[in-house]
Amino acid sequence: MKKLWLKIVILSLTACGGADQGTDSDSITVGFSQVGSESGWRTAFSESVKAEAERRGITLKFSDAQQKQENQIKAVRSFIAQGVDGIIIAPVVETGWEPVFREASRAGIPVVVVDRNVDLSDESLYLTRVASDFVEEGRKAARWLMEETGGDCDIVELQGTVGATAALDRAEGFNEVIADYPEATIIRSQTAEFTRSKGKEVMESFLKAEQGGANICALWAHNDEMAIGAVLAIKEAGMDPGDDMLIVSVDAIPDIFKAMAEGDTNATVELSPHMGTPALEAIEEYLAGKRDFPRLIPVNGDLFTRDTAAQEYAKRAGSQ
Ligand code: GZL
Repeated sequence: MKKLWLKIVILSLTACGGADQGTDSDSITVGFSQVGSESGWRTAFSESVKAEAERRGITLKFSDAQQKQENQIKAVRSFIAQGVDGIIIAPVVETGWEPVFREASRAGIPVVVVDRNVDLSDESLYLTRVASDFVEEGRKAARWLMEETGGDCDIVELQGTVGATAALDRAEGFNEVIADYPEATIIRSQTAEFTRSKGKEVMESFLKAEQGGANICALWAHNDEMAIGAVLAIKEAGMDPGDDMLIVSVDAIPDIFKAMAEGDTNATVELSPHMGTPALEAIEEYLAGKRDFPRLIPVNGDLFTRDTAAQEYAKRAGSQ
């Protein structure tokens, strides 16, 4: 009798939510610390992660750090305090992460790095990293430019955010290729922080410093946003971007295909914004007991040129 009474009490507690409060114990919560919204590619990447989380029934806590590392660290600490099941971080720069990654590890929360890299003394502090090969992106851009110019070209470079893996590695790959061409020289290089407005501003300074730009053979921009900003400056200087000066960049956002179709730029290397799927998959697999993950889950992209720009723009225009 006593046991029956106990069963009735337990059943009634459960029925009125006393035990699990009606929460769906299958759904998980993931914190996503995003760099910011500095580029069309970054926005597409954020939307892709949000859509994938919704498709999987995952509750996503999203934080836009406005390109400030201190905001990302605050967000990760908040996720830890809230006891999320997993954390995804797209780190704005490579250094300064060790303490907060250790805090997540001590809390037993798996962390997946997406896109740019982190410089840690102990790589086991994150589960895996989903990213493209930025060095190869730089090589692809340089190989195309050397092919187009026969290796004889004075180049100006708009670099991405100082200390960001995408900037460091794209520069490394590009420089590695042009090193084989004695007549290919980067005559000016400066960060424009991956933004359209800074791209225009820095390109204006390059043009002023290079007597209007007549001697500039090509612009190498670490992302499409800076290239598009530079196009405005080149036009205002009375030159014809894409013809008087070749322009190659990275990301393959819809707006760059529009610019190429209009003859303003020449080539872009694609960077997939769809890194949410492998990142969320890894967290779900970890929570289901998997422990053996690759250090890198690669995403790759091709180089696109003007000849397919119109149809590529038509395919992608709605997605930005
Ligand atoms: C590269 C990514 C870069 C993009 C830019 O993976 O970190 O950051 O190329 C963005 O558009 O700002």
